[in-house]
Amino acid sequence: MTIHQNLIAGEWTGTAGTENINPSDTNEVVGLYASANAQDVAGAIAAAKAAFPAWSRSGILERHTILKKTGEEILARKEELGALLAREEGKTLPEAIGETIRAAQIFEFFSGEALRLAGEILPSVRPNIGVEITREPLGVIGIITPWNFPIAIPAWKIAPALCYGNTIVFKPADLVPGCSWAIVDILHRAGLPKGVMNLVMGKGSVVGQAMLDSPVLSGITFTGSVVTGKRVALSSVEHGRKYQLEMGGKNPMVVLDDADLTVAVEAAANSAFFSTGQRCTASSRLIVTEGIHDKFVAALTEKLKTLNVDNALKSGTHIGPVVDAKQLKTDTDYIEIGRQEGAKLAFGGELVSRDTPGFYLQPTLFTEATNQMRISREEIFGPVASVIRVKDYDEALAVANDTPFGLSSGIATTSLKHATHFKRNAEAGMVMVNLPTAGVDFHVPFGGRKGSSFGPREQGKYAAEFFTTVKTAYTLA
Ligand code: UN1
Repeated sequence: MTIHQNLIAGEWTGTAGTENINPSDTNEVVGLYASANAQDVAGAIAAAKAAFPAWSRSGILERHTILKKTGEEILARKEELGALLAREEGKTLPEAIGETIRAAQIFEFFSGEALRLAGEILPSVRPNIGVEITREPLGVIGIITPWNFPIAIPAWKIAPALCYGNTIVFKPADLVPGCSWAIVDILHRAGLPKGVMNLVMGKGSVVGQAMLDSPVLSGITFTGSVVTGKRVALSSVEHGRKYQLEMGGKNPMVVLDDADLTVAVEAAANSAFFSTGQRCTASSRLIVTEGIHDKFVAALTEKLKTLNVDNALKSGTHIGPVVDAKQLKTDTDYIEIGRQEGAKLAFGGELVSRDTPGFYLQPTLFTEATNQMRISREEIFGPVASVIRVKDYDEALAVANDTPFGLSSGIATTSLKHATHFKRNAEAGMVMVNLPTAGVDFHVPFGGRKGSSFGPREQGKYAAEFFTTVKTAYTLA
């Protein structure tokens, strides 16, 4: 098997291989990928630093063209890259192809943003002086991405970083290096100058740590766990650099008595169980008012019976496997915790075996949960959700907001009054009305509040906040 190497200073390099395993069929090695060491990371950082002066002054047409070509190639290869994604991460093939299309759209969007860079010209408060406000690139950006969106999250960090003239040292999650390698290969062939984009695959404890320890990085953008996010923050304060964190969620989905039951059940099933619940925007707290509670639980349970848990590549699969043995253990530990805390297991909870050996877990629904239980407070990151019964809208809103997290918050209701009040009062970065809490657009801001996120929003034109620094220039006329 060929080894997919790291890209440092425009050269493919590295020998030691990490096996990329298919969670739907653990006998299958998806590919071999090089593992970087601290010296490789130092080389990548030095290359990105050396490439920065020229790239930061590169023409916007050059950036536009490279980003556009990259988006076009990803789109043209959506079936192949989608299949690679499904094999390395375990989301279903339609979800994986959808995510690949989203990555292409993100490159397309930022290829356009490169042509729309603008500033402001203002008069000074003093006579005969002009003021110009411009955005300049930040410098060398460290990009650290998680395993659950192997192509979309790298795209939504890489595309804006390049669009605004930064150079990159990129560490993808070691569980899913395949799609990241493919994006970097495409960008490299699309004509990015040497050193602008450096890929260092490998372990967080080695590669990630070497990035955090570097005084050269001007910014780090990170999506992943709360624990690692805190380490990114601490090291960034130490080195005086900008940082952007997207971490966990414990997203509520409120269902009110007046909800359209079909809409509520579809939104809840999608939010909690699609992509195997492995989305930071997934909903794991279904907060349901008492008038609709029993009907909702019955209808959702019926729906869960129709969802096939199976190999991600098989047609008809609704829920793929859990990503690996470690995450599966976390999920099953939480199912046990839920039982011990006194929640009622209404559906699922069991491992299942299929034709191919993989990490298959039934979608799992608890009822009679309280918001104080650990299963309601801690992010599980698996196909496990709990129903919390509440009296009315006011209690639902209070419970929805009673969490250390604040990424996405959903409500199913036909009441304009409650929908409007919820949009204003949900303590979250994103609010969804009659829609799943997960599944976001690529051209508008993404991010949360409280323990979920830190720093400026990602995506859309708001991405400029993180990836640029503002300059105010005064000139005597
Ligand atoms: C989505 O719900 O469409 O890691 C995107 C995550 C998020 C992305 C969610 N950063 O799950």
